[in-house]
Amino acid sequence: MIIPDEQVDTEDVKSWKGVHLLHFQGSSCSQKVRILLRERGIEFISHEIDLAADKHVSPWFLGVNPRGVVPVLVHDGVVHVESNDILEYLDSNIVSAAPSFFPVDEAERGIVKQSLELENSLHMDLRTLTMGFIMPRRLAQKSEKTLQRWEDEGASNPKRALEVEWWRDYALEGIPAERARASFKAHRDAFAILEDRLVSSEWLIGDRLTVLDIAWFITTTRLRNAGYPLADHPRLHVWHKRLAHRPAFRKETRDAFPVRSIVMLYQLFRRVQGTTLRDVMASG
Ligand SMILES: N[C@@H](CCC(=O)N[C@@H](CS)C(=O)NCC(=O)O)C(=O)O
Repeated sequence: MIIPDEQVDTEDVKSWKGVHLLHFQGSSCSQKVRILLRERGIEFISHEIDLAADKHVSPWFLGVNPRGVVPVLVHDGVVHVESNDILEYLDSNIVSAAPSFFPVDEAERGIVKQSLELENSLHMDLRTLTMGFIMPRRLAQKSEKTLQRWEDEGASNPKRALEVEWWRDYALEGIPAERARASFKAHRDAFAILEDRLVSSEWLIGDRLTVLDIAWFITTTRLRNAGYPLADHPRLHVWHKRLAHRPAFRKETRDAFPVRSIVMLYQLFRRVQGTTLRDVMASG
């Protein structure tokens, strides 16, 4: 999806030449895009938007993407948002020595579209499990001042209100067990579909790595990190372990220090408390 020029208030990006990615290391949607860029060997100029420091709520960033989320691709001054749209755009518009990561066959392209829509529809569930079981709320929650800024700055955008509402609920009540269970079940249903897809191939579609493997690798990695028992889907588990050996996949999903240590300590604390994702599922 392109942000129309007249909605881009941050004028400097309009003169950027080449491929620029505005992203954050720990953002699942950014990870997807970076893996495709690396796998296709596409050179890009990286602009880190530190979500933990609320840089996405700055007037500068909201002037680029009024929704206030990453990733954002700026290609020759044109602003693209929505990670799955960015994947498709990069695949068909940027020349690279690597083959396309989308299938050629029309029927297979239809399956890819449907599956990416499912993946995108689970994004808030993914956030629920991330913020519920990976990140300590005290560190992740946003202040009312930040949320107010997010609400008020930049060109009007219908999705921005939903983002702010999500974070406001989280600041008020964290992740209630009922919501965690619903998000777990939504993912379990999606993983059952993926498990079926792996009956006849080692890839999610066709006989080679595609954008579908990239997108769902990010989801499965995040869920596993939240404590989801991936081994409940044996083929998906093996597929995940195989992909995790690829350098681009490993590099782009690794938490940097000190986040890794904080997450490990927090998960230990949750185990001692008996409030891990498995505990919450078992008590429902
Ligand atoms: N559907 C969008 C979702 C983008 C999105 O929610 N990005 C997250 C990171 S994965 C973000 O920027 N969140 C900022 C925040 O929630 O504070 C996409 O696929 O690009």
